[in-house]
Amino acid sequence: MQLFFASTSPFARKARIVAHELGLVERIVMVETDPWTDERLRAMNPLAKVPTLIRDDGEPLYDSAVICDYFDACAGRRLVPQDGDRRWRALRLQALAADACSAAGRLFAGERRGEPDPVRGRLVAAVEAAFASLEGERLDPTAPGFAEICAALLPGYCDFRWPERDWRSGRPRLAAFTAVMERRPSFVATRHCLPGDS
Ligand SMILES: N[C@@H](CCC(=O)N[C@@H](CS)C(=O)NCC(=O)O)C(=O)O
Repeated sequence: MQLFFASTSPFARKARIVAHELGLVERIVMVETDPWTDERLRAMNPLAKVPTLIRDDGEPLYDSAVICDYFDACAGRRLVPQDGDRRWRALRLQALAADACSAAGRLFAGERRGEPDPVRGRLVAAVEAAFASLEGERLDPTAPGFAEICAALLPGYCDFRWPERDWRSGRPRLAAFTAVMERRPSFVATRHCLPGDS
């Protein structure tokens, strides 16, 4: 399998972390790319986004949640609970983290361009409320599954994009949880960095 990723992407990081946690890394060729300039991506994924997976039979897969589900099926050991409330909670936290990271990414892109985003207030509100919601979740970092991996993505992405901003203030539970998660080998191996800085 080939996984096209960018080291700045929280969506790609999710897929890479899951691959590490499931012991699949040896079976995957990791291809670092820039989705904004790599025209090969569009032929595999019409959206030209990372992550994009090319399976061993040549079939492409996207997006990150689908790739994680595929990795789960390949490994035969499920990080995503298959039934009960734990499943719906994991899928909800996946959705929360994905859209909050998307809002954070759009905010960062607007700041970098120096152009105020017309919906900036709404994006900030979404990120802030996502942090508040994660602080209220019962998150156990000792035996993490898909829910915990997803919950740790937004804090990790904000630390990368805005290292000077203190999201930890007033969020002691999420701060403690994130500190433990970021020490896991899968998180260390996939830490965000700028292209070429790894
Ligand atoms: N829903 C997608 C989102 C992926 C995504 O937005 N990736 C960004 C990088 S963080 C990307 O490739 N952007 C390039 C573009 O939008 O053209 C997923 O979960 O995989």
